Amino acid sequence: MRKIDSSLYFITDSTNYGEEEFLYRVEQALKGGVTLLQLREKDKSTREYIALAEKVHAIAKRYNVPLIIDDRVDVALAIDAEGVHVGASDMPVFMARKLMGENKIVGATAKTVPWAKEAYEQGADYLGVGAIYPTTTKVKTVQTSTDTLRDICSAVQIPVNAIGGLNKDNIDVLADIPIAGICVVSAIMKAEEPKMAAERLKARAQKLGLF
Ligand code: TZP
Ligand code: MG
Repeated sequence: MRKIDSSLYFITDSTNYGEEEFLYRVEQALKGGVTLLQLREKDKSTREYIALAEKVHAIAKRYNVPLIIDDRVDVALAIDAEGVHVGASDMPVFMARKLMGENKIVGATAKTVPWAKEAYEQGADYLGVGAIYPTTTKVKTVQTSTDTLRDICSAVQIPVNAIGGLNKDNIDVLADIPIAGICVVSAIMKAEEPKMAAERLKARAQKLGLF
């Protein structure tokens, strides 16, 4: 079993940042206590995705934080990342699992209970469920209610993370749902000080007894 700590799962977005600033922000977030990191790039060529992934991976390793690559099994394998995350329009979970092998992390998106069960049965290690709130991050998504989130937590025996528009001031709604963690993009990526943002989010989540 691949053990993961997804309590503070930071998903990156390099849009609007030069590479130096982007890498600095990622490192600051790691310093602030991020436990799982995802590189999420939608507009890069394969060559660019790999080059950036290698740099991010080198940083993440220094903090002992696993790196998950969004969408691209080939990029994840090429740089020997710790895992991949697949959504509805990506490779099916069972195929990603077959290619990644048993020792890598395969995460999946789920917005309904049947979809969550399917991903679980196909070998996903964790699920990202949302969007809980509207999001300003570029993504094709619909909102998922906290009731569905709760139902998904009961339906599968893998960690479930909430995602979508989450920040330190609105995660109270998750308080009595047995999630393993939260996934955030903007709350850390766009923060004035990503390290402090990560620290505050973590403190708030712990105070609420989220995980
Ligand atoms: N999937 C559902 S919502 C979302 C993804 C990738 C984006 C979350 O970004 P933010 O900025 O934390 O709302
Ligand atoms: Mg995807």
